[in-house]
Amino acid sequence: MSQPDRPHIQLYQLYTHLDSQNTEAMAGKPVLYYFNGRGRMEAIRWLLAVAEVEFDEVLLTTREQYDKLLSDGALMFQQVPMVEIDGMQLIQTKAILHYIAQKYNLHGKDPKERVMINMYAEGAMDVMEMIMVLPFITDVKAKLDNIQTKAKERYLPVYEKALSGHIYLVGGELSLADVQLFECTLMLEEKFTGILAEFPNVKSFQGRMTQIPAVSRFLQPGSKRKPQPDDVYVKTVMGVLYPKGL
Ligand SMILES: N[C@@H](CCC(=O)N[C@@H](CS)C(=O)NCC(=O)O)C(=O)O
Repeated sequence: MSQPDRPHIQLYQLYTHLDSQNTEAMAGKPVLYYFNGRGRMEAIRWLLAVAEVEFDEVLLTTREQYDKLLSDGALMFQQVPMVEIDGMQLIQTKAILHYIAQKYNLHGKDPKERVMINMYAEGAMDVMEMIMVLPFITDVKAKLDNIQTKAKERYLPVYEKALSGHIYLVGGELSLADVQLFECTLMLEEKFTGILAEFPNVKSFQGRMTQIPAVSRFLQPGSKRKPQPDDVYVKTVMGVLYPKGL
């Protein structure tokens, strides 16, 4: 009997074909859903870049794109960042970072290293979050002064001490903590030129990190690294998230 006479075989072949396509998609590149700007996604972009994982991006520019993600049930808490990876739709920045860090051996070798990595990473994230919100607030000058004081008195001294005699923050190996601290130092220098002058260990660490080929590649123009936020970015974020205003 020829195949056209046996529709169940054709259907089976079709399902097998579709399934293998699906599996390929699941094993393919992660897809990042966010705006065309740094925001909360930039730390994820950095981590993937350092892990040498190529990724695709869906850059949100319209409310319709966002509504579609919501109606598809892709955003558990109705928020981005969202990352499709390994057949999952992951949300919550830190959960995503931890998954990637664990998967690519950037999360320590035991629970004690992991908690230290998370503590250092969170400190860097505290600073980055303060800088991240600046384009969306008023009275930027007062906030900038506050960030600079906190960076110099609270955060950078911790990293300066931790990096004394150590190449990386935890366990002698590159981890999520180093990637986030590195990004944080770049953001601080963009806002406060020369801020690392009083922190030579942190400055040397930053220099060492830039020597890592994957880091150096991501710093080159044309990479998926995003520039500092501008008015277009702010307008796009507000238009997508709050089309009726705040
Ligand atoms: N804790 C969440 C916060 C995510 C978040 O606030 N995302 C913003 C964009 S950066 C958002 O989607 N806001 C819309 C809303 O909260 O309604 C995370 O870290 O991912």
